[in-house]
Amino acid sequence: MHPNAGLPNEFGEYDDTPGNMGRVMGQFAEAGLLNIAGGCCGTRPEHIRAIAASVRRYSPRKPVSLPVRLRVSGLEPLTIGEESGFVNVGERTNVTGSARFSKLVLNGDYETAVEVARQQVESGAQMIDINMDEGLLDSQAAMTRFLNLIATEPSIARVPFVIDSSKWSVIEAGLKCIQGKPVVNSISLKEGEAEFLRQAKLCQRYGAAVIVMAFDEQGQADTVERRVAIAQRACKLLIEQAGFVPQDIIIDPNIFAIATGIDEHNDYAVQYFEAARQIKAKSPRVRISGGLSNVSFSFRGNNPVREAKRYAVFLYHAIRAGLDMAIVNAGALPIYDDIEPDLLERVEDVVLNRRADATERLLTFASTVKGKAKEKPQNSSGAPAMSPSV
Ligand code: THG
Repeated sequence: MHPNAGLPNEFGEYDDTPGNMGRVMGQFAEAGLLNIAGGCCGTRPEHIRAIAASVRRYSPRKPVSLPVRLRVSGLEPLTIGEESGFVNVGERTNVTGSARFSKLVLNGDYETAVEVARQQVESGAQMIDINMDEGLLDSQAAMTRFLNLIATEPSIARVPFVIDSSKWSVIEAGLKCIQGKPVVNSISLKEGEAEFLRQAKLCQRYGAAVIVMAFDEQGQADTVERRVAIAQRACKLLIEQAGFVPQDIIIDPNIFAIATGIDEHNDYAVQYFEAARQIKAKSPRVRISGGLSNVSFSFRGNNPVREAKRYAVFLYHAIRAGLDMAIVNAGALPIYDDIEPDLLERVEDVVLNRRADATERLLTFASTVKGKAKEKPQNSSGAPAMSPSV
């Protein structure tokens, strides 16, 4: 600590006396807060002598060694690890994930768009995911404008930001606006090692943690083996060649839609859980993430309350498998233990792929309870739900 001799007076001079500075600095030293003591504007040799005399008898601060954790920050720090429990990331500030947010941004109503971010934080989002990937937008400009706006709102900017884009240029535009330590969402091996490392090194320079999607030159990983192998390969490159520490790496092993009516999709949740478990076992310091609403259940939108319950069931099992954080509709998730036993059993049959007729039975059940037959499976989309980030 090397302070001025007080604040400048109206003549730009410094009035604090050697006696007073020595006394104050002595108090800091006694409290064990000082690493180095000195002076700055307005301090003269007499001040330094007085400071030296009063701090001499105390030892310098002993740095506390903090446990190794993923530590990110907005205006406030957020530690993600053993003590924090599961961390939820607000998903609604996403033009591809919310029709409402998309409309606001496209119409230039940034004032209301900012309120979407605030609502996510007020609903309990501990970080917010921001995505401006929309064909009709200048995504780079939109990302910059939105981040600059929310940076000046302490009730939003207190949480760390997750910058979500499939375009590196948009992510980098975002990184330039961030105060604190953000999360980049995402990088992957899709375009090979050279591009992966180029982006990773820039993340490192901007001081960001990074989400790596389980995606490589062959495409999106949809088996346990490929998810785990890609995670291992990415971690090795990040640590050995891009200067990353393991705790700043977040792996996203791809959450895909289940109960789509296509048999191969029935095991997607189980495979996601198993991949998370194996990645954690091999790299205990690495964090696991995912986009929860991708799981979709293919009854999208028909009954938001029941859909949210299904998400809660998926989440419950994912967290037990090692999920540390997920992009969710903050505040809209029911609690697993509150779900009616009959519904829970049927949803778990689907999520855990426990019986061949699980989807059918869940649908039948849904149609027999109130709000009759509102939900129909949408079998039309055979492709796994693609993350907009990959
Ligand atoms: N992994 C990572 N990042 C991601 C994803 C992921 N980012 C984007 C996405 N996936 C997570 N975010 C969302 C946000 C919304 C929805 C799904 C995923 C969603 N929205 C409603 C829908 O499409 O039916 C829209 C509802 C509305 O318009 O209000 O489901 O996997 N790293």
